[in-house]
Amino acid sequence: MAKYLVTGGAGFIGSHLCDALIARGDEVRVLDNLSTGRRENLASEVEFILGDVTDEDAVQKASIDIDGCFHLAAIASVAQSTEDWVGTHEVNLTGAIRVLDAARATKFPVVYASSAAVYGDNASMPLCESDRASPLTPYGADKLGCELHARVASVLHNIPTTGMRFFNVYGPRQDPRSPYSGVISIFTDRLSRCLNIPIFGDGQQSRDFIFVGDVVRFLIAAMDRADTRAAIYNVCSGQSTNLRQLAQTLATVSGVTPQIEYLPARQGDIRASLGDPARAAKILNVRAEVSLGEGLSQTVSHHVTTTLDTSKAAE
Ligand code: NAD
Ligand code: UD2
Repeated sequence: MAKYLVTGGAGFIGSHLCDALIARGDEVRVLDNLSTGRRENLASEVEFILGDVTDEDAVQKASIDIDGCFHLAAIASVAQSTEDWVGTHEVNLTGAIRVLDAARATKFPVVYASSAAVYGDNASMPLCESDRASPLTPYGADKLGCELHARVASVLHNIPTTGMRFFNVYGPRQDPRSPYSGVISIFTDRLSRCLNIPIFGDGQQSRDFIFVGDVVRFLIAAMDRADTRAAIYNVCSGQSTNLRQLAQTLATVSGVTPQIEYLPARQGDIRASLGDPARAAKILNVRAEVSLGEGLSQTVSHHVTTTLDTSKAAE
């Protein structure tokens, strides 16, 4: 049994990680400012600290007596990073350095969220960790900055670090409310309300979707093996799905045939993004196990259940 700090633990991915850690008997502390996370996402066993990763005192306090930190807190919206360049940088990069700095005293390992956004316009298929990073957004540049500073933490201060380049993560609790929310959360929500689903462009653009439960297994495997080599891993399924196929699979699992509305392509939209999961498979012995159909089915069921609960509560 170990004690972990999960920054951003009240969010989509973080809360699933907390559930898994508690299920295996670990103690969990969360540092989160609840900017997008929700207290209700957390089990009662979690020790919750309301605070900001940019706040030195809060991070130091949250780091007392821990065996490791999963650093997931970030402003995860790419759109927000282009609007508020400096503000998001403070959270997404300075916040990460705060966490690494807090690890200097006791050398606890830090496993942190990076992103496929570091590859930017690199069109290699599939993308390997050794391929050139070429971010196109402040968000992607800051995630690459996290990787560089984590390397410095490992080399200079002997802090074990591991960077996890998440591809397109989906699953229960992903918030569909922003127009820039993950496409699966938006489609699931709109389908459940019998609304049409908007596809930007011709629907032939493709992504590497990975279920949140699989992402959690990658994170835990990385923590169990973190060392000062400052490794970086793709967190992906290695399966390419285009938007038309996604809509079709969602229709099959939900039993609702969607009305698709084709809208103009998003400016700068990446045409194809596919990761190579080989490094994580080889070194961490972890790979995505949940098929898109199974993951979508769990996502749809959860959405239906929570929507029903919310409407009952409102009655
Ligand atoms: P999320 O928004 O649900 O979770 C982020 C959490 O961080 C939230 O609980 C939020 O309240 C918290 N947070 C934000 N700013 C904070 C601050 N200054 N101090 C403390 N807490 C703060 O998003 P998510 O999808 O769960 O993302 C988790 C991590 O994974 C992020 O680092 C994100 O950049 C990364 N990521 C996600 C995806 C994806 O597909 N969801 C893809 C690539 C990378
Ligand atoms: C993802 C990440 C982003 C960053 C980026 C790196 C999410 C939510 N975002 O952006 O953080 O890491 O990858 O490349 O994971 N789409 C529609 N209709 C909609 C919404 C989206 O057609 O209503 C399309 C969109 O134009 C894109 C695809 O669906 O082609 C995926 O969009 P997304 O916003 O879920 O994710 P992405 O890959 O743009």
